[in-house]
Amino acid sequence: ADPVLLVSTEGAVRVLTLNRPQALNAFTTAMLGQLRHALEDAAQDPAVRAVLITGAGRAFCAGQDLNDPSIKPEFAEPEASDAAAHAASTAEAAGGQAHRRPKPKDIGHLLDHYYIPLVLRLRTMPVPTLCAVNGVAAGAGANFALGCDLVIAGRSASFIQAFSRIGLVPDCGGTWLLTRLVGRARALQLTLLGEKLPAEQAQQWGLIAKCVADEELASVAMATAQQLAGMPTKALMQTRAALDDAMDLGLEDALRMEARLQSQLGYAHDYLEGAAAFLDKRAPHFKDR
Ligand code: T3D
Repeated sequence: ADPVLLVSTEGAVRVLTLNRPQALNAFTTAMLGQLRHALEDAAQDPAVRAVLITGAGRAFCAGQDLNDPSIKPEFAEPEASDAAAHAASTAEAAGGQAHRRPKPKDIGHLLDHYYIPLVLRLRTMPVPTLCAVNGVAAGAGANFALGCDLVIAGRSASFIQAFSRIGLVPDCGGTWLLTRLVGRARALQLTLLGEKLPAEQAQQWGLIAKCVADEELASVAMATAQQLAGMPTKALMQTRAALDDAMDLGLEDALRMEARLQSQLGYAHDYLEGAAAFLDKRAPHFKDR
């Protein structure tokens, strides 16, 4: 069988490609596990300075694979009394399945065992992450993409908070991310209606960084990832953490946090190198991670 996650490296950029194109790269437990391990591996590898994530085929990711046995709905056979009542019902006449008995399912365990560790790993990566959204990103696929530091989408891509369509709440960090990214009104619009948001509008709303022509997506994403890889990684990652923390701080606390981080970075190689390179009118060579 084809690997469900392709892993490659270009220079200091680790590229992870979701690879189940026949199912629009829907997440299986195998894929979620491999993705987490691949992120862990990139985090541990000092040669990796940026991670680029994309999907194979026409989609980025259709979210949780709804065929996964642990989440796929199952129905008990109707009992005789049910069947008699059912036969007389209009639902039967319409070919309906109104009286099939759903078996209770604990679908939350996938979140505990797969999604939560994955999202936490993504959001605390020691190197910048970039998602190249090459087609539809739905459900957990959308929110995983939006969890990356930068999101660049092809013009034909779209984002769907598909959860409400199947009776679920947004997960994979969606509740936390969407309100922060686009505010409550638009977060509610996206999550309640579950409508498709085209990439161009996502960019106009500030949900993603860039929307580019489909044929340029791969090259723009790789060039941006290489740009990030050449930058002062530690300062970038402190910036991410500071922006996240600042959401919950008052101005004075944010100012003090900035001062604390700046003091620490002032002793680091990359500041000394960056400032010296500027004064010497040469390109800096950053190495802190
Ligand atoms: O706690 C928990 O464990 C729950 C966790 C939940 C996290 C979630 O992500 S919930 C949301 C799950 N995702 C969805 O509900 C989206 C389902 N997919 C769609 O709505 C549509 O496929 C799309 C809008 C994404 C794309 O539509 P379209 O028309 O471009 O493609 P399609 O024809 O619907 O799909 C193509 C194939 O991919 C098709 O298979 P087939 O018929 O060619 O054999 C379709 O069944 C398959 N596919 C698409 N999405 C999924 C999927 N197979 C399994 N799971 C999917 N999520």
